[in-house]
Amino acid sequence: MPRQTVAVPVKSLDPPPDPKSHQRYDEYPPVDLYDIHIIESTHQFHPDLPPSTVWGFDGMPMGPLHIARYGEPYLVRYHNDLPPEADGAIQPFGKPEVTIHLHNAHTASESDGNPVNFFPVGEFYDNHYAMFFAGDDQNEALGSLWYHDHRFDFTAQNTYKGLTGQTIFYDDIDSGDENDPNPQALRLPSGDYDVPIQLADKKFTSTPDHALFMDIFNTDGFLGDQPTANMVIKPFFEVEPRKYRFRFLNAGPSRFYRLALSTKDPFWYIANDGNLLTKRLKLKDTRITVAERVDIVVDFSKYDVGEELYLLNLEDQFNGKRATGITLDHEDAEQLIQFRIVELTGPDNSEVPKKLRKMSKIKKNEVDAEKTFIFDNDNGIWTINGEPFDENSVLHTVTQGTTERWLLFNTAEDWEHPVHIHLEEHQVQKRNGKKPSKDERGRKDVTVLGPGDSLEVLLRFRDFLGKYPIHCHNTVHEDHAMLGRWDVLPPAPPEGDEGP
Ligand SMILES: [Cu+2]
Repeated sequence: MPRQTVAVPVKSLDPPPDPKSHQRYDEYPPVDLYDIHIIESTHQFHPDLPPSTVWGFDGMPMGPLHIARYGEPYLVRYHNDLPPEADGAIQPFGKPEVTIHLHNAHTASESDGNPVNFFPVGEFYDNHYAMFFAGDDQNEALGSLWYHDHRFDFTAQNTYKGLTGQTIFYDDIDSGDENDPNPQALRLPSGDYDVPIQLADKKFTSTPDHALFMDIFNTDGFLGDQPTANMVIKPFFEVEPRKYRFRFLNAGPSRFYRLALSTKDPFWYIANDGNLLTKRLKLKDTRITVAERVDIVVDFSKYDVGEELYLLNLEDQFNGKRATGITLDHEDAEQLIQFRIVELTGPDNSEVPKKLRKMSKIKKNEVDAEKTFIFDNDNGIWTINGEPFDENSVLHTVTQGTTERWLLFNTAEDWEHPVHIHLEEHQVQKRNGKKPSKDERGRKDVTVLGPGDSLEVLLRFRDFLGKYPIHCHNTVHEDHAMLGRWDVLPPAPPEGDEGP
């Protein structure tokens, strides 16, 4: 299994970024600049397959890994250097217009990769990441994020073709150093033992070129028949008998996973959607729907050198609408990654503390307003509150500085929707009227709505203004057009402050 290349900043950008086009740029001027070219390249998903045409950030189909620290703002310039669409030619899939969203980041609207802010071949666009804690609260730190194209109507195709990548944010507590002498530091497995893994299922044509294939006419949701981890079909990964932190990302387009070890051994579950939980959980399996992230720590020290074990997918799913709800036996489950135990190369000083990160819980009496969002399918069209996406239709406006309760309903019986809310994370209060499970009680940015489900979530709106989406992250549903716009407006000026 390949590891990501770490993105390297550049000294300057030409032309320099325009401070006026970003909120709060002067407060948080970027200390690191990145110059990323989105290009077409080829990639071999398996040694037995010929190379497929893919799109990638700097040509890499799983993108370079961005590593950022709180207090160190950065800016990424994305150049759209994809081949233009030839007149009259039919491209199998993918649209060479892009808008790049850093999923889970608390980002100004203009840098958030809004679905309609896409830019054409030959142009570039700057995204500014201010790298302060949301609400200036370190309990709100984020950890495992990902970035991807969000072009409306074509997100599924463009991400499937390779426009995805992972990002890590560190701070003093989750510092990325298992030997950190700072008593605050958690000392989770770091460096070679902190491993981002993108899960994505792919399909290939039966023609001699075995090209990467996507059925763009299937609007139920698209499933591949070849699981990949870091863009390789069923890879092996050599691990030492020690602790590893795995940052799993479900990069879609439509498959859900339930991850487990073939040994049935438990692991430590430490973060959901990149947000460290207040306390570690010991689990034997964990579900990850599209766009969710789970961070787990696996301790391989109990296995012998030469031993092999597998990461399995216990989720039963046969179409893109939803999973069946059945958890497969380990014997019937698909093997995603083979772990091969090799010699230990040094001491394992890493820890998995019982307590991880404190949570600033939103209290019920803070709530200023309530809003309902209904996810449905009307005659084959995906809707939120009865409407397919319209960029000029604002489903809801919120006032900066307020807190709201959002009620999310899935009225469609045969569908599951992993709902993603941009800008601010939400805290799940109730699922179907009951307290959510322990792994769902932290801060979330994607929460799945099963058939007929209702969710009650709380959110605060703090740091930025502008338009943001709420959408299903089954990217095929999102494109057709289960996506809605909501806006953050500034608070009204106090009375008598309106000038002459
Ligand atoms: Cu959906």
